Amino acid sequence: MRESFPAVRSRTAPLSAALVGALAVAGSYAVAGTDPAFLVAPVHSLVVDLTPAPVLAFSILVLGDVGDLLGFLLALAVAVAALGAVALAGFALGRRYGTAAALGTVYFGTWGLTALLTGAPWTALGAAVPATLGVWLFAVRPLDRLGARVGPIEESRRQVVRLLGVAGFSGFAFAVGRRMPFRTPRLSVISAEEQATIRRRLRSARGRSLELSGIDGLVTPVGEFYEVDVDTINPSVDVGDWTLDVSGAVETERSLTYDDLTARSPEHRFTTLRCVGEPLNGEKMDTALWTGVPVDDVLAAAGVAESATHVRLRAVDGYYETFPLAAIRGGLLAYGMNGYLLPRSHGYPVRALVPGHWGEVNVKWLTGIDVLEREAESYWEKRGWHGTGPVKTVAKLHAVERIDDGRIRVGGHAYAGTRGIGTVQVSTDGGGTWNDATLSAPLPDADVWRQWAYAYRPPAGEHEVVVRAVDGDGALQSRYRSRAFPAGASGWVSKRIQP
Ligand SMILES: Nc1nc2c(c(=O)[nH]1)N[C@H]1C(S)=C(S)[C@@H](COP(=O)(O)O)O[C@H]1N2
Ligand SMILES: [Mo]
Repeated sequence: MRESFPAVRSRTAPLSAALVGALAVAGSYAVAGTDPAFLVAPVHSLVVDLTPAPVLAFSILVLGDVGDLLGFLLALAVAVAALGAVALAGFALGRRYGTAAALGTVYFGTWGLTALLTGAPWTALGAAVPATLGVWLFAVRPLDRLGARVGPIEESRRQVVRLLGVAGFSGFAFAVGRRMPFRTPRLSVISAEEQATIRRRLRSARGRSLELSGIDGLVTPVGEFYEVDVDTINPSVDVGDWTLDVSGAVETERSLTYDDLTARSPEHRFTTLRCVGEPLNGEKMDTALWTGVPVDDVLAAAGVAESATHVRLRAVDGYYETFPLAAIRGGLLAYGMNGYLLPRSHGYPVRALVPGHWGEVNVKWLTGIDVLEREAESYWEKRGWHGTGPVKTVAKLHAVERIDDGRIRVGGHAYAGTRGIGTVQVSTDGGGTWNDATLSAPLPDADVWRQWAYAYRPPAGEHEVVVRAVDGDGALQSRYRSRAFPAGASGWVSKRIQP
């Protein structure tokens, strides 16, 4: 046994430690994929919790996907640094007490920290084993055994080899981790007849969809449905432990199990969701056929007090939203989506659907309905948003296609919550004159979008197409331009088009 741990000079120790941290994080991903047992998941939650509210709101809803990515990269860096610190401690002990001390420190330190943060001791081995192997390789210096001479230059060359090794392992880990299959199970908790009803309704929706190139029909496939979460990695809930608690201003507090809910006769509803944070012509608006139990039944069973005015929905991820009790009437506690079990990304096992309201109150991973006698805070409202109310009317313009006869056809989706869409009007001269667009046949439910399309012979030069919707009550979509923060984007979508 050598008197000192020779592998790492103090000058290069931080870089070596970061490499070991990277090995551990990559290993964690290889065994966990995007599961919450992936070390970066809890680290990301911590980062989100420690981020000042305005920065968080800006990041999630203004930077959108870019902000999401930045937050994730930050969490990744923090995780690498944390496990790198464990490796540094290992190197220091190694220099004093030898290689075994370095290996032991890195193995138990990495395993312990990862298990502590993820609560998943077995998958934490996925981080500990590669980190320990990495340190062992540092210690035995296979390059030296191949005959390379030790010297200051050699050390830097060795670092390059280590860097390549870590990059290679990370690539391998990424390939393995991402293979965690997206296999959303069919909604087999309901009867075969109910499943047939779903198929029939989806088929009829397909029949009513307008064929517009590059955009969804009337129903968004599960894997393409937009997603907005306050955490990057979704909670994974064990239905055996899950309950939905109805409490507060009720006659009898109730606690429903998953079986209680799914044993009731289900309802299937087409419902559109739209995020208050999306840009005017953004793509965070989608529709699914949801299966679930009416909220009213569950509330009636608990007996809502006369004095009740508001309701607060609570979730596994610490998310919560409060809004008037009247708004949730007619809502659905959904556990199915397009004939599949509600996917984890959309709130498995149960989410709320609140008719005609902005996406944010449609709480996923729902665990509690608190009936309140006064208004209370909401997650996003605490951060400056005003998104607990009904959606604004919007007509989007996402499809522009040239048809054979030289005409141009434009189209998209229009949505006005429970008011419904009356007409969609299109101007091809920047708002001077207006014509009615063709609308898709309406879907049977109240809170759902429609598609519109309009074909025209283009003028000679560049021209501006503008689109606006009139809701089912006859109200014209607001022309006043506002950005998404704080109460949802408004204005009319327009696009410059070259013939
Ligand atoms: N528990 C929980 N519920 C949530 C959120 C969340 O982050 N956590 N995001 C909300 C927001 S802002 C929107 S727009 C919708 C999006 O639902 P989706 O991800 O299924 O499209 O869920 C809402 N429900
Ligand atoms: Mo949202």
